[in-house]
Amino acid sequence: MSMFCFQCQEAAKGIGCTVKGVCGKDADVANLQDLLIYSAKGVANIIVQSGIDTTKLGAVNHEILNSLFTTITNANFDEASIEGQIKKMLSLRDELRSSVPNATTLHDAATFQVAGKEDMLGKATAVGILSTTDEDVRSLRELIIYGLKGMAAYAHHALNLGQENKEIYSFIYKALDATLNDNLSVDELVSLTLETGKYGVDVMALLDGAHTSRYGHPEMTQVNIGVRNNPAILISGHDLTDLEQLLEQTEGSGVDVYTHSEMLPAHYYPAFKKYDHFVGNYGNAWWKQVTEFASFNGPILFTTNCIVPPSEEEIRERIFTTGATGYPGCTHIEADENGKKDFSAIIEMAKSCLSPTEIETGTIVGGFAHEQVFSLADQVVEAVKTGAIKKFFVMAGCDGRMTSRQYYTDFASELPQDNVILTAGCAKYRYNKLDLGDIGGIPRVLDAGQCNDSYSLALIALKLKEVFALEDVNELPILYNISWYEQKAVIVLLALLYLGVKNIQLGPTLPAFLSPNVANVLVENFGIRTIGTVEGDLEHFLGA
Ligand code: SF4
Ligand code: SF3
Repeated sequence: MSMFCFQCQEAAKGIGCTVKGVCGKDADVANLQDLLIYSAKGVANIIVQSGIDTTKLGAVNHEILNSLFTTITNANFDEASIEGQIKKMLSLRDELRSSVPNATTLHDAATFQVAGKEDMLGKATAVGILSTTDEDVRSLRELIIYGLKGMAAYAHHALNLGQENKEIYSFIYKALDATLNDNLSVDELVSLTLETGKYGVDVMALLDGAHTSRYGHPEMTQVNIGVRNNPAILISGHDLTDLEQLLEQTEGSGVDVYTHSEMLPAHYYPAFKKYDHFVGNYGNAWWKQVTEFASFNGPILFTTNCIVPPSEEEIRERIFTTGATGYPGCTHIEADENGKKDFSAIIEMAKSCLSPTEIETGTIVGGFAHEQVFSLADQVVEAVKTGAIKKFFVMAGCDGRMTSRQYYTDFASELPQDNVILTAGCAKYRYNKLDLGDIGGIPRVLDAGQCNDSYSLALIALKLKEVFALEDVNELPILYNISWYEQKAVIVLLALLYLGVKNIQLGPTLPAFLSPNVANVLVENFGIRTIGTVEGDLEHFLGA
Protein backbone atom coordinates (compact mmCIF):
# COMPACT_ATOMS: atom_id res chain seq x y z
CA MET A 1 0.00 0.00 0.00
CA SER A 2 1.64 3.26 -1.08
CA MET A 3 -1.13 5.62 0.13
CA PHE A 4 -4.51 5.50 1.79
CA CYS A 5 -7.38 7.85 1.08
CA PHE A 6 -11.12 7.21 1.43
CA GLN A 7 -12.46 10.75 1.66
CA CYS A 8 -14.68 10.82 -1.41
CA GLN A 9 -17.52 8.79 -2.87
CA GLU A 10 -15.31 7.29 -5.57
CA ALA A 11 -12.84 5.67 -3.15
CA ALA A 12 -11.51 2.52 -4.88
CA LYS A 13 -13.72 -0.54 -4.38
CA GLY A 14 -15.80 1.44 -1.90
CA ILE A 15 -12.92 0.98 0.59
CA GLY A 16 -10.09 3.39 -0.22
CA CYS A 17 -7.47 4.28 -2.81
CA THR A 18 -4.20 2.56 -1.99
CA VAL A 19 -1.95 2.90 -5.05
CA LYS A 20 -3.25 5.95 -6.93
CA GLY A 21 -6.46 7.90 -6.48
CA VAL A 22 -9.42 7.20 -8.74
CA CYS A 23 -9.43 11.03 -8.90
CA GLY A 24 -5.93 10.92 -10.42
CA LYS A 25 -4.05 11.99 -7.26
CA ASP A 26 -0.76 10.08 -7.03
CA ALA A 27 0.66 8.51 -3.89
CA ASP A 28 3.15 11.30 -3.12
CA VAL A 29 0.44 13.97 -3.41
CA ALA A 30 -1.93 11.92 -1.23
CA ASN A 31 0.77 11.39 1.41
CA LEU A 32 1.83 15.03 1.39
CA GLN A 33 -1.81 16.00 1.86
CA ASP A 34 -1.93 13.74 4.92
CA LEU A 35 1.13 15.48 6.31
CA LEU A 36 -0.39 18.89 5.59
CA ILE A 37 -3.46 17.90 7.65
CA TYR A 38 -1.18 16.61 10.41
CA SER A 39 0.71 19.95 10.41
CA ALA A 40 -2.61 21.79 10.66
CA LYS A 41 -3.48 19.61 13.66
CA GLY A 42 -0.14 20.55 15.23
CA VAL A 43 -0.94 24.24 14.88
CA ALA A 44 -4.35 23.60 16.44
CA ASN A 45 -2.76 21.66 19.30
CA ILE A 46 -0.55 24.61 20.28
CA ILE A 47 -3.45 27.07 20.05
CA VAL A 48 -5.85 24.94 22.08
CA GLN A 49 -3.36 23.70 24.69
CA SER A 50 -2.02 27.20 25.28
CA GLY A 51 -5.39 28.97 25.11
CA ILE A 52 -4.20 31.39 22.43
CA ASP A 53 -6.80 33.99 21.44
CA THR A 54 -7.70 33.19 17.82
CA THR A 55 -8.68 36.79 17.10
CA LYS A 56 -4.96 37.59 17.21
CA LEU A 57 -4.05 34.97 14.62
CA GLY A 58 -4.82 36.54 11.23
CA ALA A 59 -2.26 34.75 9.03
CA VAL A 60 -2.53 31.45 10.91
CA ASN A 61 -6.33 31.46 10.59
CA HIS A 62 -6.12 32.09 6.87
CA GLU A 63 -3.48 29.44 6.26
CA ILE A 64 -5.47 26.86 8.24
CA LEU A 65 -8.37 27.42 5.85
CA ASN A 66 -6.05 27.26 2.88
CA SER A 67 -4.44 24.01 4.08
CA LEU A 68 -7.73 22.24 4.69
CA PHE A 69 -9.15 23.50 1.39
CA THR A 70 -6.04 22.39 -0.54
CA THR A 71 -6.64 18.77 0.45
CA ILE A 72 -10.27 18.63 -0.68
CA THR A 73 -10.93 16.15 -3.51
CA ASN A 74 -9.95 17.39 -6.99
CA ALA A 75 -8.58 20.76 -5.82
CA ASN A 76 -4.81 20.42 -5.83
CA PHE A 77 -2.70 17.80 -7.60
CA ASP A 78 0.52 19.80 -7.42
CA GLU A 79 3.15 18.22 -5.20
CA ALA A 80 5.30 21.36 -5.14
CA SER A 81 2.39 23.51 -4.03
CA ILE A 82 1.44 21.11 -1.21
CA GLU A 83 5.07 20.80 -0.10
CA GLY A 84 5.25 24.61 0.00
CA GLN A 85 2.08 24.77 2.08
CA ILE A 86 3.49 22.23 4.57
CA LYS A 87 6.63 24.35 4.98
CA LYS A 88 4.49 27.43 5.50
CA MET A 89 2.39 25.68 8.15
CA LEU A 90 5.44 24.32 9.95
CA SER A 91 7.04 27.72 10.06
CA LEU A 92 3.84 29.34 11.42
CA ARG A 93 3.56 26.45 13.89
CA ASP A 94 7.13 26.85 15.15
CA GLU A 95 6.67 30.59 15.52
CA LEU A 96 3.51 30.00 17.55
CA ARG A 97 5.24 27.41 19.70
CA SER A 98 8.09 29.74 20.52
CA SER A 99 5.55 32.35 21.61
CA VAL A 100 4.35 29.97 24.34
CA PRO A 101 7.62 28.58 25.79
CA ASN A 102 5.89 27.08 28.81
CA ALA A 103 3.63 24.74 26.85
CA THR A 104 4.60 21.28 28.06
CA THR A 105 1.96 18.84 26.91
CA LEU A 106 2.22 19.31 23.19
CA HIS A 107 1.54 16.50 20.75
CA ASP A 108 4.09 15.21 18.23
CA ALA A 109 2.10 17.05 15.52
CA ALA A 110 3.12 20.30 17.21
CA THR A 111 6.81 19.50 17.44
CA PHE A 112 7.97 17.09 14.67
CA GLN A 113 10.60 18.29 12.24
CA VAL A 114 11.25 17.22 8.65
CA ALA A 115 14.27 18.04 6.52
CA GLY A 116 12.99 17.73 2.95
CA LYS A 117 10.51 15.97 0.71
CA GLU A 118 11.76 12.42 1.40
CA ASP A 119 11.58 13.11 5.09
CA MET A 120 8.08 14.52 4.68
CA LEU A 121 6.93 11.39 2.84
CA GLY A 122 8.41 9.17 5.57
CA LYS A 123 6.63 11.12 8.29
CA ALA A 124 3.38 11.16 6.29
CA THR A 125 3.26 7.38 6.20
CA ALA A 126 3.53 7.24 9.98
CA VAL A 127 0.75 9.78 10.64
CA GLY A 128 -1.78 9.05 7.85
CA ILE A 129 -5.38 7.93 8.25
CA LEU A 130 -4.54 4.31 9.09
CA SER A 131 -2.33 5.36 12.01
CA THR A 132 -5.56 5.47 14.03
CA THR A 133 -6.07 1.77 14.59
CA ASP A 134 -9.55 1.68 16.17
CA GLU A 135 -11.86 1.73 13.15
CA ASP A 136 -14.70 3.61 14.89
CA VAL A 137 -12.40 6.30 16.24
CA ARG A 138 -10.75 6.55 12.81
CA SER A 139 -14.14 6.82 11.14
CA LEU A 140 -15.34 9.62 13.43
CA ARG A 141 -12.03 11.49 13.29
CA GLU A 142 -12.13 11.45 9.49
CA LEU A 143 -15.83 12.36 9.36
CA ILE A 144 -14.98 15.44 11.46
CA ILE A 145 -11.90 16.27 9.36
CA TYR A 146 -13.89 16.03 6.11
CA GLY A 147 -16.58 18.26 7.59
CA LEU A 148 -13.83 20.73 8.51
CA LYS A 149 -12.47 20.65 4.95
CA GLY A 150 -15.87 21.62 3.58
CA MET A 151 -16.23 24.26 6.30
CA ALA A 152 -12.80 25.68 5.44
CA ALA A 153 -13.67 25.89 1.75
CA TYR A 154 -16.77 27.97 2.50
CA ALA A 155 -14.98 30.09 5.10
CA HIS A 156 -12.26 30.76 2.54
CA HIS A 157 -14.76 32.09 0.01
CA ALA A 158 -16.31 34.29 2.69
CA LEU A 159 -12.84 35.52 3.67
CA ASN A 160 -12.17 36.49 0.04
CA LEU A 161 -15.26 38.69 0.39
CA GLY A 162 -13.92 40.20 3.61
CA GLN A 163 -16.19 38.25 5.97
CA GLU A 164 -14.92 36.18 8.89
CA ASN A 165 -16.39 34.57 11.97
CA LYS A 166 -13.90 34.08 14.79
CA GLU A 167 -16.01 31.35 16.36
CA ILE A 168 -15.60 29.26 13.25
CA TYR A 169 -11.82 29.47 13.56
CA SER A 170 -11.98 28.56 17.25
CA PHE A 171 -14.12 25.55 16.44
CA ILE A 172 -11.80 24.41 13.64
CA TYR A 173 -8.85 24.48 16.08
CA LYS A 174 -10.81 22.71 18.79
CA ALA A 175 -11.96 19.97 16.43
CA LEU A 176 -8.56 19.50 14.76
CA ASP A 177 -6.93 19.19 18.17
CA ALA A 178 -9.61 16.73 19.31
CA THR A 179 -8.69 14.39 16.46
CA LEU A 180 -5.24 14.02 18.08
CA ASN A 181 -6.68 13.14 21.48
CA ASP A 182 -6.59 9.41 22.22
CA ASN A 183 -8.61 9.89 25.42
CA LEU A 184 -11.83 10.94 23.72
CA SER A 185 -14.57 8.32 23.74
CA VAL A 186 -16.66 7.37 20.72
CA ASP A 187 -19.62 9.21 22.31
CA GLU A 188 -17.56 12.37 22.71
CA LEU A 189 -16.48 12.15 19.08
CA VAL A 190 -20.11 11.66 17.99
CA SER A 191 -21.13 14.85 19.78
CA LEU A 192 -18.18 16.69 18.23
CA THR A 193 -19.41 15.48 14.83
CA LEU A 194 -22.82 17.03 15.48
CA GLU A 195 -21.20 20.22 16.72
CA THR A 196 -19.30 20.31 13.41
CA GLY A 197 -22.75 20.47 11.78
CA LYS A 198 -23.65 23.52 13.87
CA TYR A 199 -20.61 25.37 12.54
CA GLY A 200 -21.51 24.06 9.09
CA VAL A 201 -24.76 26.02 9.33
CA ASP A 202 -22.86 29.06 10.60
CA VAL A 203 -20.29 29.00 7.81
CA MET A 204 -22.94 28.65 5.11
CA ALA A 205 -24.84 31.56 6.67
CA LEU A 206 -21.61 33.58 6.68
CA LEU A 207 -20.97 32.84 3.01
CA ASP A 208 -24.59 33.49 2.07
CA GLY A 209 -24.38 36.90 3.76
CA ALA A 210 -21.04 37.63 2.08
CA HIS A 211 -22.39 36.73 -1.37
CA THR A 212 -25.73 38.49 -1.11
CA SER A 213 -24.44 41.66 0.53
CA ARG A 214 -21.92 42.09 -2.29
CA TYR A 215 -23.76 40.71 -5.31
CA GLY A 216 -27.45 40.98 -4.36
CA HIS A 217 -29.97 38.19 -3.85
CA PRO A 218 -30.16 35.52 -6.55
CA GLU A 219 -33.25 35.88 -8.69
CA MET A 220 -35.05 33.67 -11.17
CA THR A 221 -32.87 33.67 -14.30
CA GLN A 222 -32.83 31.96 -17.67
CA VAL A 223 -29.21 31.02 -18.38
CA ASN A 224 -28.09 30.59 -21.98
CA ILE A 225 -26.37 27.26 -22.68
CA GLY A 226 -25.47 28.05 -26.29
CA VAL A 227 -22.44 30.04 -27.50
CA ARG A 228 -21.53 33.22 -29.36
CA ASN A 229 -18.91 33.81 -31.98
CA ASN A 230 -16.22 35.49 -29.85
CA PRO A 231 -13.12 34.04 -28.22
CA ALA A 232 -13.89 33.14 -24.63
CA ILE A 233 -12.73 32.10 -21.17
CA LEU A 234 -14.43 29.35 -19.15
CA ILE A 235 -14.47 29.80 -15.37
CA SER A 236 -15.08 26.85 -13.06
CA GLY A 237 -15.27 26.27 -9.31
CA HIS A 238 -17.10 28.22 -6.63
CA ASP A 239 -15.26 31.50 -6.00
CA LEU A 240 -17.34 34.53 -6.99
CA THR A 241 -14.61 37.08 -6.21
CA ASP A 242 -12.45 35.46 -8.89
CA LEU A 243 -15.36 35.67 -11.31
CA GLU A 244 -15.94 39.32 -10.41
CA GLN A 245 -12.31 40.19 -11.13
CA LEU A 246 -12.33 38.22 -14.37
CA LEU A 247 -15.47 39.99 -15.57
CA GLU A 248 -13.99 43.38 -14.75
CA GLN A 249 -10.73 42.61 -16.51
CA THR A 250 -12.36 41.16 -19.65
CA GLU A 251 -14.85 43.99 -20.08
CA GLY A 252 -14.35 45.66 -23.47
CA SER A 253 -11.62 43.18 -24.46
CA GLY A 254 -13.72 41.32 -27.04
CA VAL A 255 -13.37 38.15 -24.92
CA ASP A 256 -16.53 36.49 -23.59
CA VAL A 257 -16.84 34.68 -20.25
CA TYR A 258 -18.79 31.44 -19.70
CA THR A 259 -19.35 29.54 -16.47
CA HIS A 260 -18.73 25.85 -16.02
CA SER A 261 -20.15 23.37 -13.48
CA GLU A 262 -20.47 24.95 -9.99
CA MET A 263 -19.98 28.49 -11.33
CA LEU A 264 -23.34 28.36 -13.16
CA PRO A 265 -25.29 29.99 -10.27
CA ALA A 266 -23.21 33.17 -10.65
CA HIS A 267 -25.68 34.08 -13.41
CA TYR A 268 -28.45 34.35 -10.79
CA TYR A 269 -26.83 37.32 -8.99
CA PRO A 270 -27.97 40.81 -10.01
CA ALA A 271 -24.42 42.21 -9.82
CA PHE A 272 -23.14 40.08 -12.70
CA LYS A 273 -26.05 40.78 -15.04
CA LYS A 274 -24.63 44.09 -16.13
CA TYR A 275 -21.83 42.39 -18.05
CA ASP A 276 -22.86 41.85 -21.69
CA HIS A 277 -19.88 39.58 -22.25
CA PHE A 278 -20.99 37.20 -19.45
CA VAL A 279 -22.64 34.94 -21.98
CA GLY A 280 -23.89 31.77 -20.33
CA ASN A 281 -22.97 28.34 -19.03
CA TYR A 282 -20.94 25.87 -21.08
CA GLY A 283 -21.19 22.15 -20.40
CA ASN A 284 -22.16 20.11 -17.42
CA ALA A 285 -20.86 18.80 -14.11
CA TRP A 286 -17.14 18.59 -13.40
CA TRP A 287 -16.50 15.03 -14.53
CA LYS A 288 -17.43 15.76 -18.15
CA GLN A 289 -14.77 18.46 -18.45
CA VAL A 290 -12.28 16.42 -20.46
CA THR A 291 -14.41 16.45 -23.61
CA GLU A 292 -16.03 19.81 -22.89
CA PHE A 293 -12.69 21.60 -22.49
CA ALA A 294 -11.57 20.20 -25.86
CA SER A 295 -14.57 21.74 -27.63
CA PHE A 296 -14.52 24.97 -25.62
CA ASN A 297 -11.30 25.91 -27.46
CA GLY A 298 -10.33 28.74 -25.09
CA PRO A 299 -8.57 28.96 -21.71
CA ILE A 300 -10.12 27.67 -18.50
CA LEU A 301 -9.74 29.18 -15.03
CA PHE A 302 -10.18 26.89 -12.00
CA THR A 303 -11.07 28.81 -8.86
CA THR A 304 -11.73 25.67 -6.76
CA ASN A 305 -12.38 21.97 -7.27
CA CYS A 306 -13.26 19.88 -9.24
CA ILE A 307 -10.28 19.40 -11.57
CA VAL A 308 -10.01 16.24 -13.65
CA PRO A 309 -6.37 15.58 -14.59
CA PRO A 310 -5.95 16.88 -18.15
CA SER A 311 -4.21 14.14 -20.12
CA GLU A 312 -3.58 16.14 -23.29
CA GLU A 313 -0.86 18.74 -23.27
CA GLU A 314 -2.88 21.05 -25.53
CA ILE A 315 -5.62 21.25 -22.87
CA ARG A 316 -3.21 21.42 -19.91
CA GLU A 317 -1.66 24.51 -21.48
CA ARG A 318 -5.10 26.17 -21.53
CA ILE A 319 -5.81 25.49 -17.85
CA PHE A 320 -5.03 28.11 -15.22
CA THR A 321 -5.47 27.60 -11.48
CA THR A 322 -5.85 30.04 -8.61
CA GLY A 323 -6.57 29.98 -4.86
CA ALA A 324 -6.28 26.53 -3.30
CA THR A 325 -6.22 24.72 -6.65
CA GLY A 326 -3.17 23.52 -8.50
CA TYR A 327 -2.09 21.14 -11.22
CA PRO A 328 1.47 20.45 -12.33
CA GLY A 329 2.18 22.11 -15.67
CA CYS A 330 -0.77 24.53 -15.38
CA THR A 331 -0.14 28.22 -14.72
CA HIS A 332 -1.13 29.26 -11.18
CA ILE A 333 -2.27 32.83 -10.59
CA GLU A 334 -1.61 34.23 -7.13
CA ALA A 335 -3.38 37.17 -5.53
CA ASP A 336 -1.32 40.20 -4.52
CA GLU A 337 -1.38 41.44 -0.92
CA ASN A 338 -4.72 43.17 -1.59
CA GLY A 339 -6.38 40.07 -2.99
CA LYS A 340 -6.14 41.36 -6.58
CA LYS A 341 -5.39 38.86 -9.32
CA ASP A 342 -3.93 39.63 -12.71
CA PHE A 343 -5.75 37.57 -15.32
CA SER A 344 -4.13 39.27 -18.34
CA ALA A 345 -2.27 36.09 -19.39
CA ILE A 346 -5.60 34.23 -19.65
CA ILE A 347 -7.20 37.07 -21.58
CA GLU A 348 -4.27 37.24 -24.01
CA MET A 349 -4.42 33.49 -24.56
CA ALA A 350 -8.18 33.67 -25.19
CA LYS A 351 -7.66 36.20 -27.97
CA SER A 352 -5.53 33.70 -29.89
CA CYS A 353 -8.05 30.84 -29.51
CA LEU A 354 -11.07 29.84 -31.57
CA SER A 355 -14.50 30.69 -30.21
CA PRO A 356 -16.27 27.83 -28.39
CA THR A 357 -17.87 25.04 -30.40
CA GLU A 358 -21.58 24.86 -29.66
CA ILE A 359 -22.55 21.66 -27.83
CA GLU A 360 -26.07 22.67 -26.70
CA THR A 361 -28.61 25.41 -27.30
CA GLY A 362 -31.41 26.92 -25.26
CA THR A 363 -31.61 27.99 -21.65
CA ILE A 364 -31.88 26.55 -18.15
CA VAL A 365 -33.62 28.24 -15.26
CA GLY A 366 -32.35 28.81 -11.73
CA GLY A 367 -31.96 31.38 -8.97
CA PHE A 368 -34.33 29.96 -6.38
CA ALA A 369 -32.35 30.91 -3.31
CA HIS A 370 -34.17 31.94 -0.13
CA GLU A 371 -35.31 35.47 -1.03
CA GLN A 372 -36.61 34.47 -4.46
CA VAL A 373 -38.54 31.55 -2.99
CA PHE A 374 -39.88 33.70 -0.11
CA SER A 375 -41.22 36.14 -2.68
CA LEU A 376 -43.14 33.22 -4.22
CA ALA A 377 -44.21 31.98 -0.78
CA ASP A 378 -47.93 32.71 -1.22
CA GLN A 379 -48.02 30.83 -4.51
CA VAL A 380 -46.04 27.90 -3.05
CA VAL A 381 -48.15 27.66 0.11
CA GLU A 382 -51.35 27.82 -1.94
CA ALA A 383 -50.07 25.05 -4.22
CA VAL A 384 -49.31 22.87 -1.19
CA LYS A 385 -52.71 23.60 0.37
CA THR A 386 -54.63 22.77 -2.79
CA GLY A 387 -52.57 19.63 -3.31
CA ALA A 388 -51.07 20.90 -6.59
CA ILE A 389 -47.69 20.32 -4.93
CA LYS A 390 -47.62 17.09 -2.92
CA LYS A 391 -43.99 16.89 -1.88
CA PHE A 392 -40.67 18.66 -2.23
CA PHE A 393 -37.63 16.48 -2.86
CA VAL A 394 -34.29 17.93 -1.81
CA MET A 395 -31.91 16.43 -4.37
CA ALA A 396 -28.95 18.69 -3.62
CA GLY A 397 -25.32 17.60 -3.57
CA CYS A 398 -22.71 16.49 -6.04
CA ASP A 399 -22.50 14.74 -9.35
CA GLY A 400 -19.82 12.19 -10.18
CA ARG A 401 -18.55 9.69 -12.71
CA MET A 402 -20.17 6.51 -11.47
CA THR A 403 -22.73 5.06 -13.88
CA SER A 404 -24.99 4.32 -10.91
CA ARG A 405 -25.69 8.08 -10.76
CA GLN A 406 -28.05 7.58 -13.70
CA TYR A 407 -30.40 6.76 -10.79
CA TYR A 408 -30.82 10.50 -10.12
CA THR A 409 -31.84 11.27 -13.71
CA ASP A 410 -34.30 8.40 -13.63
CA PHE A 411 -35.62 9.37 -10.20
CA ALA A 412 -36.22 12.97 -11.36
CA SER A 413 -37.89 11.80 -14.57
CA GLU A 414 -40.16 9.34 -12.84
CA LEU A 415 -41.17 11.55 -9.96
CA PRO A 416 -44.93 12.18 -10.24
CA GLN A 417 -45.88 15.55 -11.76
CA ASP A 418 -47.12 16.97 -8.47
CA ASN A 419 -43.65 16.87 -6.87
CA VAL A 420 -41.02 19.61 -6.94
CA ILE A 421 -37.24 19.13 -6.78
CA LEU A 422 -35.19 21.53 -4.64
CA THR A 423 -31.55 21.43 -5.60
CA ALA A 424 -28.12 22.99 -5.07
CA GLY A 425 -24.60 21.89 -6.00
CA CYS A 426 -23.50 20.12 -9.15
CA ALA A 427 -25.97 17.25 -8.57
CA LYS A 428 -28.46 19.30 -10.62
CA TYR A 429 -26.77 18.46 -13.91
CA ARG A 430 -28.31 15.00 -13.70
CA TYR A 431 -31.77 16.48 -14.37
CA ASN A 432 -31.66 20.25 -15.00
CA LYS A 433 -31.90 19.88 -18.76
CA LEU A 434 -34.86 17.50 -18.71
CA ASP A 435 -38.16 19.05 -19.60
CA LEU A 436 -39.89 18.51 -16.26
CA GLY A 437 -42.38 21.36 -16.66
CA ASP A 438 -43.88 23.54 -13.95
CA ILE A 439 -46.74 23.60 -11.45
CA GLY A 440 -48.82 26.74 -11.92
CA GLY A 441 -45.74 28.63 -13.09
CA ILE A 442 -43.40 27.21 -10.43
CA PRO A 443 -40.65 25.21 -12.20
CA ARG A 444 -40.46 21.59 -11.01
CA VAL A 445 -36.70 21.94 -10.52
CA LEU A 446 -35.84 24.85 -8.23
CA ASP A 447 -32.10 25.44 -8.27
CA ALA A 448 -30.90 27.48 -5.28
CA GLY A 449 -27.28 27.65 -6.45
CA GLN A 450 -23.94 26.12 -5.46
CA CYS A 451 -23.52 23.35 -2.88
CA ASN A 452 -23.07 26.02 -0.15
CA ASP A 453 -26.48 27.40 -1.14
CA SER A 454 -27.99 24.28 0.42
CA TYR A 455 -28.25 26.83 3.23
CA SER A 456 -31.11 28.39 1.24
CA LEU A 457 -32.88 25.04 1.17
CA ALA A 458 -32.62 24.87 4.97
CA LEU A 459 -34.02 28.41 5.28
CA ILE A 460 -36.86 27.52 2.93
CA ALA A 461 -37.67 24.47 5.08
CA LEU A 462 -37.64 26.60 8.25
CA LYS A 463 -39.89 29.20 6.59
CA LEU A 464 -42.42 26.55 5.54
CA LYS A 465 -42.35 25.12 9.06
CA GLU A 466 -43.25 28.58 10.35
CA VAL A 467 -45.97 29.17 7.73
CA PHE A 468 -47.59 25.81 8.42
CA ALA A 469 -47.10 26.28 12.18
CA LEU A 470 -45.36 22.93 12.62
CA GLU A 471 -43.27 21.81 15.58
CA ASP A 472 -40.71 19.84 13.69
CA VAL A 473 -39.06 20.20 10.24
CA ASN A 474 -39.64 16.49 9.72
CA GLU A 475 -43.41 17.08 9.61
CA LEU A 476 -43.02 19.10 6.41
CA PRO A 477 -43.79 17.57 3.01
CA ILE A 478 -40.03 17.67 2.26
CA LEU A 479 -38.06 14.51 1.55
CA TYR A 480 -34.30 14.22 1.15
CA ASN A 481 -32.63 12.23 -1.61
CA ILE A 482 -29.13 13.67 -1.58
CA SER A 483 -26.11 12.69 -3.67
CA TRP A 484 -22.61 13.25 -2.39
CA TYR A 485 -19.10 13.13 -3.79
CA GLU A 486 -16.60 15.26 -1.90
CA GLN A 487 -16.13 16.91 1.50
CA LYS A 488 -18.33 19.96 0.95
CA ALA A 489 -21.22 17.53 0.78
CA VAL A 490 -20.04 16.17 4.14
CA ILE A 491 -20.40 19.55 5.85
CA VAL A 492 -23.78 20.09 4.17
CA LEU A 493 -24.93 16.70 5.47
CA LEU A 494 -23.67 17.40 8.99
CA ALA A 495 -25.44 20.79 8.88
CA LEU A 496 -28.74 19.12 7.96
CA LEU A 497 -28.32 16.60 10.78
CA TYR A 498 -27.62 19.44 13.20
CA LEU A 499 -30.85 21.15 12.05
CA GLY A 500 -32.70 17.99 13.04
CA VAL A 501 -33.48 16.68 9.57
CA LYS A 502 -34.20 12.95 9.69
CA ASN A 503 -34.50 10.13 7.16
CA ILE A 504 -32.04 11.50 4.63
CA GLN A 505 -31.35 9.16 1.76
CA LEU A 506 -27.69 9.45 0.76
CA GLY A 507 -26.19 8.00 -2.38
CA PRO A 508 -25.12 6.65 -4.69
CA THR A 509 -23.24 4.81 -1.92
CA LEU A 510 -22.63 5.44 1.76
CA PRO A 511 -19.17 6.88 2.56
CA ALA A 512 -16.32 4.37 2.72
CA PHE A 513 -15.08 6.19 5.83
CA LEU A 514 -18.13 5.20 7.88
CA SER A 515 -17.28 2.12 9.93
CA PRO A 516 -20.19 -0.30 10.41
CA ASN A 517 -20.73 0.99 13.96
CA VAL A 518 -20.63 4.67 12.97
CA ALA A 519 -22.98 3.97 10.05
CA ASN A 520 -25.29 2.31 12.57
CA VAL A 521 -25.32 5.40 14.77
CA LEU A 522 -26.44 7.42 11.74
CA VAL A 523 -29.07 4.85 10.81
CA GLU A 524 -30.48 4.51 14.31
CA ASN A 525 -30.44 8.16 15.35
CA PHE A 526 -31.13 9.87 12.05
CA GLY A 527 -32.74 7.25 9.82
CA ILE A 528 -30.04 7.65 7.17
CA ARG A 529 -30.31 5.11 4.36
CA THR A 530 -28.82 4.71 0.93
CA ILE A 531 -30.45 4.45 -2.47
CA GLY A 532 -32.11 1.33 -3.84
CA THR A 533 -34.00 1.16 -7.13
CA VAL A 534 -35.92 4.18 -8.43
CA GLU A 535 -39.16 2.23 -8.24
CA GLY A 536 -38.52 0.96 -4.72
CA ASP A 537 -37.43 4.38 -3.49
CA LEU A 538 -40.45 6.14 -4.98
CA GLU A 539 -42.61 3.65 -3.17
CA HIS A 540 -40.64 4.18 0.02
CA PHE A 541 -41.00 7.98 -0.16
CA LEU A 542 -44.48 8.29 -1.58
CA GLY A 543 -46.03 5.04 -0.48
CA ALA A 544 -47.38 4.55 -3.99
FE1 SF4 B 1 -9.53 8.11 -3.87
FE2 SF4 B 1 -11.38 10.01 -3.55
FE3 SF4 B 1 -9.16 10.04 -2.09
FE4 SF4 B 1 -9.09 10.62 -4.73
S1 SF4 B 1 -10.08 11.81 -3.07
S2 SF4 B 1 -7.64 9.33 -3.61
S3 SF4 B 1 -10.63 9.16 -5.50
S4 SF4 B 1 -10.76 8.49 -2.03
FE1 SF3 C 1 -19.53 19.61 -7.28
FE2 SF3 C 1 -16.93 19.17 -7.12
FE3 SF3 C 1 -19.54 18.54 -4.93
FE4 SF3 C 1 -19.95 22.11 -4.92
S1 SF3 C 1 -17.88 20.83 -8.04
S2 SF3 C 1 -20.69 20.23 -5.45
S3 SF3 C 1 -18.51 17.79 -6.63
